[in-house]
Amino acid sequence: MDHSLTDDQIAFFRREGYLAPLRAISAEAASGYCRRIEEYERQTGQEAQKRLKIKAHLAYPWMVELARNPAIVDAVRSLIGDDILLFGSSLFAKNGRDVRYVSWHQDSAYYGLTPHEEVTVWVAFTPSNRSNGCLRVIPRTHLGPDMEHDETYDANNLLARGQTIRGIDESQAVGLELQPGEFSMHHERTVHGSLPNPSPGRRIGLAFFYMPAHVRSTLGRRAALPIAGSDSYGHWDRDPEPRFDLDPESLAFLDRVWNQYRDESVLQASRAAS
Ligand SMILES: O=C(O)CCC(=O)C(=O)O
Repeated sequence: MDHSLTDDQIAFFRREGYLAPLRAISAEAASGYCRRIEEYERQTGQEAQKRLKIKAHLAYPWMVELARNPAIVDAVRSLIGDDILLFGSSLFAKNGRDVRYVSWHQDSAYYGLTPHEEVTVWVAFTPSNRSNGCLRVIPRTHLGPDMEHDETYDANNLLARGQTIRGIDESQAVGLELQPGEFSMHHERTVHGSLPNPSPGRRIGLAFFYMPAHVRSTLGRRAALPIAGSDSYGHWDRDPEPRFDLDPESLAFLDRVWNQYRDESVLQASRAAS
């Protein structure tokens, strides 16, 4: 079955900088993924998102399979073309009655990619709505410039540096409400964030960061996961795919990339080059 976006959906994304909701997997499959995340937390005794960041897909073959889910890939292909790489992925989980939030930010300020054609797909493993702190976007901000981010390092901010764009007009915000198994899409420059979760239940989603193969890294040679089509450009090395759950080799790679991502000098290089 072809899951390509319609012309209207493509036009909406190009104009507004986001699109939602679309369905990737059944609600049952999403609950199954949720249980796997909780199983990881039981096994390791720590919140999954503490480690499953920036290249979360290197932890589990099922995450790689989800990144290659045909409904998601067809939608992404409609926006960025046939030759698709996965730059990264991050788990975003808020507990019930969780004060943590994600401040307004643009992914383009930190990813070190050029041109800015990355598209983020956020897949809901639980309901994600206005009452539990769903993803919110500011429409049409992808058409504007890269904005200044203050690094607040607020402990309640789920972003590594608490990176925050000041002065956003919150009245413009649109909440991307999703049922389990649905996904939203937003452009790399679209300003987005999310509020705390005052509800009793958890809100969990996995974000995948897709780019066309012609996109380059402004931070030197890095790796990505081939998703669809071919890569005749050769700008990216290949991520080591996990051979089994929690494969120590691919996890060690994930940890290295995460440490690099947090490195201040790397961040400054990304800014200077973008
Ligand atoms: O899940 C959230 O609350 C924020 C997600 C986010 O910032 C992203 O997917 O880029």
